[in-house]
Amino acid sequence: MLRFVFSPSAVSRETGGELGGAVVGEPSNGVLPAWPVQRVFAPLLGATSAAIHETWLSDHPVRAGRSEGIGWHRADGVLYGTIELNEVDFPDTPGCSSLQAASAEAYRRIFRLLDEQGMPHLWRVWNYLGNINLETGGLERYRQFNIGRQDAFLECHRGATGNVPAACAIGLIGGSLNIAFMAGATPAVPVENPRQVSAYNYPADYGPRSPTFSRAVLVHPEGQEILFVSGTASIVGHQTVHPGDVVGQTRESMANIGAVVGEAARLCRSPAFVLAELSYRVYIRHARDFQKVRDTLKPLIGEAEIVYLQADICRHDLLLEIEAFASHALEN
Ligand code: 3EB
Repeated sequence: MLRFVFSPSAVSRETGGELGGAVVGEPSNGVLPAWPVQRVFAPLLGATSAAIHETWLSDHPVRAGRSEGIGWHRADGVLYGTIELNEVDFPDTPGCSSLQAASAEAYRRIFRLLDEQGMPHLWRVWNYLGNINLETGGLERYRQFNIGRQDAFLECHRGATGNVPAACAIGLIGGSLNIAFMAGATPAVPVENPRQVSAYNYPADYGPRSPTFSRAVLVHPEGQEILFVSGTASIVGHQTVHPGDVVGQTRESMANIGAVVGEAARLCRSPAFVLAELSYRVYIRHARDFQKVRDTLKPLIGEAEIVYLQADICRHDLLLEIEAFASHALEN
């Protein structure tokens, strides 16, 4: 059984069974926990603490390791890892930017680790990079990342459509290419959104290579079903809708999450997931939009757990992106 806990304290105390997690918010000079922690340093909005620690816990024995710069923990058929690569360590060449090279390398290392560990199925990936909308060498950095990511999927014989993980790809200020992932011994069940073109089928208008992710996945640690909804934005078909209208984009994003959750209901083994039971992370491009977003979401998701942060979204015309997850126990 995997559990997820939020803790507002500066340092989260070890209770045993930590698989890994994230610290979201202000950079702290406090000591980070010993388990793999993704540092998501971005301003929290509307929070009462400077940072939040989010931790996945297992009630099975945990094994720890390090491999090619990936710190990982595994327990009972689930593996969580983090990797940060410094782009300047990768040469910038005419055919391949530093970011593209770093992205491909990060994913190659992840796939090597998963194969070695007998946990071949990549379930969920959290991707963060600096200056995500900046164009260098004639191509936006998010699009450079997409080339490197897809190259690694293909090189490692994983295919770049259909059976791909849930993900988010978000811009943070400064820093390295910063990736966390959860993988497992059992395959994920991919879930697509009937209102949207699958991201891996986006036309070339959005970059030379399509993004490699599913709209959501259902995954099955022992005795459990977890729904991971990927970063979800105001996109219908493949086009951004409601440009410049943050309330419209918030409603459309939630309509998309509703559609994905509806699709998941056809594929899940447990009772259908509902919007009010999901935990949400909401990325808002402009901090000034926070109250409008919060007021718009309130009637749509009730008392659900939500963490808001200010960050860049991977298309310049997107004002926010929302990701979510929930877990059900499976009865035998
Ligand atoms: C979109 O739907 C919005 O590249 O991994 C959302 C989730 C988005 C994941 C990714 C991108 C990614 O295209 C952007």
